[in-house]
Amino acid sequence: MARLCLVTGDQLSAELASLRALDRDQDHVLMAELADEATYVQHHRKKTALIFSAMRHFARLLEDDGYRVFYRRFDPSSEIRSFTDAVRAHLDEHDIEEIVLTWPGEWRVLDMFEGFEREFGLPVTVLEDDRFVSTPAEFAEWAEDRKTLRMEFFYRSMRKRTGLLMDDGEPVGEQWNYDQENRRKWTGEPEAARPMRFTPDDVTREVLDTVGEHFDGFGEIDDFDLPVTTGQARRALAHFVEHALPCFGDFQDALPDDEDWLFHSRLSTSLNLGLLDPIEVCEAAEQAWRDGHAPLNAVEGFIRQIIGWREFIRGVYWLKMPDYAEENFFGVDRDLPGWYWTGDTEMRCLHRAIDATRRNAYAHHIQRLMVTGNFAMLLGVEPRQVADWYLAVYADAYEWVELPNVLGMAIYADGGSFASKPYAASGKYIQRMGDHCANCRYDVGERTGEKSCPFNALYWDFLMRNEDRLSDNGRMTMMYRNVERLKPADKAAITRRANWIRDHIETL
Ligand code: FAD
Ligand code: DLZ
Ligand code: SF4
Repeated sequence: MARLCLVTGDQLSAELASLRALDRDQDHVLMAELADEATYVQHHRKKTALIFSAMRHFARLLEDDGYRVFYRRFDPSSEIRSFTDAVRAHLDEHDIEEIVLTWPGEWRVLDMFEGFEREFGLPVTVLEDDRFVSTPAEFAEWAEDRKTLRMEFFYRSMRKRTGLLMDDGEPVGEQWNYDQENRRKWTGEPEAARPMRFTPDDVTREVLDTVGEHFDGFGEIDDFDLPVTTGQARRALAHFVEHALPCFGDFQDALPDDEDWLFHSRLSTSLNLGLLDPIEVCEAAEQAWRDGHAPLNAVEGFIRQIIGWREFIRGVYWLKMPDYAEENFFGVDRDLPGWYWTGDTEMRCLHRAIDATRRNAYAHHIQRLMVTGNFAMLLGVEPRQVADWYLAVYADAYEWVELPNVLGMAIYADGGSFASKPYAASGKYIQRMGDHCANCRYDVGERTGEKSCPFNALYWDFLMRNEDRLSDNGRMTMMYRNVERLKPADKAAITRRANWIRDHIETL
């Protein structure tokens, strides 16, 4: 009898643990485009198209490699809507003795997988997803006796384990982290390096027609140009290393008004789908440094994002779920402004970040953190609504990576399980890192006037409202010293302006 391996849309790696466990001659691989997965949040249409196209390409590759693949295309009228339905339908038609799975990217899906044994009366094996450097159990062990979880220490252990940027057990350049060199504002030089674009082939065009016809959700679908196979993703990686990596570090935090990508890699979709292996990506970056093509601050910064932040964030997710999704440290409950879905706001920084998101299903890290994230925190939007927005709108979004970035990093809804303080900032930060403010109808230099930048009053009001929760935090001392210096009349004016902003939020 055969075994059945269900491969989800973000498990598109030829070396996936569950695929390695199969006997290609007799075992079955099941892949399915499913209504429940495609609609449980209002995914950007480019994200849905990316996943369907990459899945179809991957299924073909497996068939060419001799696997017995059973593939269900999206059918809006089908009663088979979920992973459970798809497995049940397969078991109804075939003799299967065991179900073999790889650990999924969401607690919700793991819960479903763990229910299969009871549901179907068959043995179920869930294998470790060894496309990551560290496992959830290892992370839990690392975290066990620590009061606070700090990415930097975890990152160092990942450097030692992988040997990346290490010589004789020591970090190359005698320093672990070059972040302090990576905060330059970009003023147009050197020219921005755009990511490689891929023209849709027949498979992708067919998917784009399906998604265009059946999904009327968020985001533009024209101009689809993302890598959908490992071959394309490797070309995108080589292009990034050649053209963008040398400047990745210097301008990592920059917020230019008219560049969507600057020197970012746009490799997250390929990494998260499994088209690229994180170690392969880091080794390509390290080689560029060893060849003298890219400086150490750029290469170390890039590698830290992948074996540091990416691994750490996943560890936090599996350590804290399922309760993590309910975190609401500030006890806030405002609705997400409607213009998060349209970009229709005169606040230039937010307009640019959301407009890029609509067009590309992408915004770079500082836009996600310091523009859309920071604003949602200052405004006091209910965490669940913020998280659902991020999960929907970015082509690289899966809950394991989206949720801790949103709740833990951007809006501090977890009260600091790994961030040492909220990333709260006024318009001054956005002005310092880019040129949005020069193109904005609001005045970043004003705090409370009619034309004052809304970030400003909301920032001070946020500090004032949350003094009880935050003023004990040593890293907030400077900020609270500044709050103390405010005269009562200043405080009253801030509160008035913040209230006006909240009351008129949809019109800003
Ligand atoms: P680059 O800037 O070129 O960075 C290289 C790679 O490092 C990325 O491809 C990514 O794999 C990794 N990386 C960098 N920062 C992080 C991080 N904080 N967490 C995990 N991996 C990281 N990333 C996602 O992949 N999916 C998400 O849903 C997601 N949601 C986010 C939500 C918020 C509020 C914030 C602040 C960050 C989020 N990130 C997410 C992290 C980061 O913003 C994206 O990985 C990055 O913008 C993707 O673009 P890039 O490939 O050009 O990245
Ligand atoms: C995100 C997504 C979408 C839009 N569609 C599918 C799908 O039709 N079939 C599938 O197997 N996976 C899809 N996915 C990815 C899953 O939601 C993903 O596997 C879980 O979120 C776990 O990471
Ligand atoms: Fe954004 Fe304020 Fe600058 Fe306008 S003035 S771009 S709202 S930070």
